[in-house]
Amino acid sequence: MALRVEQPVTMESYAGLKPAWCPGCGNFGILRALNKALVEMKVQPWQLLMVSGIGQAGKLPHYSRGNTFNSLHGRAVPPAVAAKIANPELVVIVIGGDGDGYSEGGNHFLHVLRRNHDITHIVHDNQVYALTKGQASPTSDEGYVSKTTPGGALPPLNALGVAIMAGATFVARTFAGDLDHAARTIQEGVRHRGFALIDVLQPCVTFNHVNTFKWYSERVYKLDERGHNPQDKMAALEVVQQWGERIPIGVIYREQRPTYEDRIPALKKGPLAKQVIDPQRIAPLFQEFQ
Ligand SMILES: Cc1ncc(C[n+]2csc(CCOP(=O)(O)OP(=O)(O)O)c2C)c(N)n1
Ligand SMILES: [Mg+2]
Repeated sequence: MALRVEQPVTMESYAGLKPAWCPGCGNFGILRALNKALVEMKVQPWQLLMVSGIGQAGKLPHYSRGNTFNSLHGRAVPPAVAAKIANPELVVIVIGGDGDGYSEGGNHFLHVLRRNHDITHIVHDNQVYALTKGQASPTSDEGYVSKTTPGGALPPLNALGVAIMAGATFVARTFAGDLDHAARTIQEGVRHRGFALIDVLQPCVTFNHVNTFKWYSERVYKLDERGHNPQDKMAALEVVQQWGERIPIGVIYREQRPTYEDRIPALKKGPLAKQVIDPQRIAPLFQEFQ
């Protein structure tokens, strides 16, 4: 029997490669907040699976520790849900950008919301395609000028509004410039049983000179201080329409529903990954393909 000697989980447990992000990038705050949340929840790196797509955000798993799967651009969700079905004991976190999640991966995003897989999706929302050098993304502010939008970007996608209407059971926004808030929000998302979307306002210091640390800091306010009830769907839909002078952060919407994994009869006996495979039963299946 394998003997696993558990070490206490510390920030050092999650120290990965040296990040190649620009100095001052908002991604550093998200990386730190995620690690802080995992340490506070005492999640060991071997209990974690981070699945990312492509982009600056998608590099995060390289700079942390745990099981990782670096998928294609916009395609992090399918391997993440597959892994969660195979082993529901894993803490599964999808990590990607606004382009990755809301644009290239838009179809997966739309449909994963209502299925309520017990995974967390962290979107590094810098309102720009950073890795490919600053094109407008689905969340760029209207009028945002970039090489692809010389006349200014069109009105943005209200991704959090879409998430609530498409059946997400946990929708939150936080800010990369507020470590404690971001770590707390990530913890709440991971602890939530079901699909948790966490949109993180992430300044891009190189390409987005509009939505800067200062710009966000002057606008964000915490919902919990204002008595918002996240179980009130209509109130949540009001909240997601606030943008501009005042930008709400915190848990916007939350409901309890059975998860996708709860509905799979084969998982009642425990994780597939730990069930004993009877070769006699699968032999006829293999023979079909010979
Ligand atoms: C299928 C596919 N389409 C396009 C690209 C090019 N591409 C790579 S990253 C990216 C956008 C990244 O933006 P975002 O997801 O917001 O991440 P960020 O770099 O801003 O963190 C694009 C268009 C790609 N690699 N694969
Ligand atoms: Mg981006």
